[in-house]
Amino acid sequence: MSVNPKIVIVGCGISGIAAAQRLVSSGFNNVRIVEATGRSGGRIKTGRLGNNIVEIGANWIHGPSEENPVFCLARNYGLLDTEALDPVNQSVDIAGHPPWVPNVFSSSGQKLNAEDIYPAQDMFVELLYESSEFQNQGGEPWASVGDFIWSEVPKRAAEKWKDVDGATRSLRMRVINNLLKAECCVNGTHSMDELGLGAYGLYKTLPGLDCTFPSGYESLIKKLLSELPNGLVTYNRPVRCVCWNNSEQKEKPVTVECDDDERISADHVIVTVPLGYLKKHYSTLFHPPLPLHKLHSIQRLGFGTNNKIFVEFDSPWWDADCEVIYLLWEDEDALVSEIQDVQRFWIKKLFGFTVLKPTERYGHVLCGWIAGHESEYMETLSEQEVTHTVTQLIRRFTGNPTITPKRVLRSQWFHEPWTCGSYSHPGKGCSAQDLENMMEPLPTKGSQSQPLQVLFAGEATHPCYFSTVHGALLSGWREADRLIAHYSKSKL
Ligand SMILES: Cc1cc2nc3c(=O)[nH]c(=O)nc-3n(C[C@H](O)[C@H](O)[C@H](O)COP(=O)(O)OP(=O)(O)OC[C@H]3O[C@@H](n4cnc5c(N)ncnc54)[C@H](O)[C@@H]3O)c2cc1C
Ligand SMILES: *[C@@H]1O[C@H](CO)[C@@H](O)[C@H](O)[C@H]1NC(C)=O
Ligand SMILES: *[C@@H]1O[C@H](CO)[C@@H](O)[C@H](O)[C@H]1NC(C)=O
Ligand SMILES: CC(=O)N[C@H]1CO[C@H](CO)[C@@H](O)[C@@H]1O
Repeated sequence: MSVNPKIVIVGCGISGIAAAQRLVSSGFNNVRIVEATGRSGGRIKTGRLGNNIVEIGANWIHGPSEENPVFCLARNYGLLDTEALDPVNQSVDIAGHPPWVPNVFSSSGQKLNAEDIYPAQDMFVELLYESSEFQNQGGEPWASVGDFIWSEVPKRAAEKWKDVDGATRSLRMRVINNLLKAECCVNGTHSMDELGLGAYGLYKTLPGLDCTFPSGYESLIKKLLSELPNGLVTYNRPVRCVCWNNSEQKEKPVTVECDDDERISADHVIVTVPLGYLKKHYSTLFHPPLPLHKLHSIQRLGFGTNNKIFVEFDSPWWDADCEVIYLLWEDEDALVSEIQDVQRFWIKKLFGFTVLKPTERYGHVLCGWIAGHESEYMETLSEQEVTHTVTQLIRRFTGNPTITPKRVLRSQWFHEPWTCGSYSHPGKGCSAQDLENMMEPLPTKGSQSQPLQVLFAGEATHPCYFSTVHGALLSGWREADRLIAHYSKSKL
């Protein structure tokens, strides 16, 4: 390479690592990653609960099949088990809805028949599917996915379930309320009312039965990092400001200012900080400020909280084949829009638990899921308080006052200062243009200044795989490719 531009990558999550890896393997050797924390991986974070590994952040490869680059990397590094490598499993198209075997409990302490939830589940899946169709219909008859569901459920229930008795109908409404809570976790949002209806169909699923990393998601990060030159990553170095559009002739176009006052001059900076961090710090992170259209997209896109509460037991209180446990509150037999008195009743937002499988690997560990403001409040409580509340919850729903968890561990993504939440979703009024704006480099087209000074990668910049690891990875490669293409053109 005749020129050797200096490229600084802000953030050492999967998108930053992916960008570095592609640049380095294309011959760029003046590349550096600057990371705020003392670790790499960002929202890929493998922790421990006793002897078990647990995923504090990302857990699954969503849609593990040939088109999924995370799957292909993991397979090539030998990180997956035989079940994930089974081509039949890779061709199963679940369209985002894993076919989990449920156990269902109610707040009166009864275990319900799993078949009893299917009619409500079918209606819910149908409504979600219809929500994703509005994108191509050029109109949004309701402002949000929640509004659409709220207006349709009573109508369809009156029509389809007109012959069922009141008790059964109440049960089905409890199931819908529960599935709404679960969907908030999937989408990383406080409420389905915050999801734009017109943008709901932007997210694309890939075929394949979601799989996990037997030795932890961080094993992928370790493999990728091992291919980068030593010392490429600087840890514990938060970036305070990306000062771009420098005018002095001799200076490089961008200066990256760090919290310890280090100033790094660069030709290009790839910013991969989470959308939650951007929303909070955009005004100080860029100088000159971001153009308005970019800022508006940062504001319109949503970034919500989804947390996990891992609970370990000496022995299971669920069926051997059970994969998910749903908790139905007796008093939620009409549509619940908002949990009243979050401080007392935050636990009602927890839709239930998934069972960590296989049991031989994990023992008897459940993962509870809770999204939104209730989840953010949970983060402020002590581990003992969370343990107490979860224990009471399980005793109540099982009707068994002796069940006692062995260990509890929860995530706290909202209060993680360099993340400020879990992942992104298209908010009300969002369109594909907002994701285009997110990934648009600075300066914007038509400027006379040095091109490609600041580039943007990360989960929230992928047009259809936002909120995922594969979306983040692809966005890092995309921005590396943008620079590679720029230099191969300018050489001609
Ligand atoms: C609870 C949870 C569960 C999830 N489950 C899944 C799943 O099952 N499957 C899936 O595909 N995805 C899942 N995700 C999403 C997935 O983890 C993310 O989409 C992906 O890891 C994001 O990668 P990234 O590189 O865009 O961002 P990050 O991993 O967040 O990396 C950004 C990095 O920037 C650093 N940073 C921030 N500010 C600064 C600064 N000022 N200076 C320097 N560095 C800074 C941060 O410390 C961080 O290391 C989950 C996420 C969460 C939170
Ligand atoms: C960047 O610098 C150029 C030339 O100095 C100037 O014309 C332009 O307005 C600047 N752009 C911004 C966003 O400050
Ligand atoms: C929410 O998640 C579902 C996958 O279950 C997806 O189809 C949908 O597009 C997502 N919506 C948003 C707004 O992220
Ligand atoms: C749903 C499905 O097809 N699952 C299969 C995944 O692969 C394993 C074998 O490796 C099968 O046992 C499962 O039935």
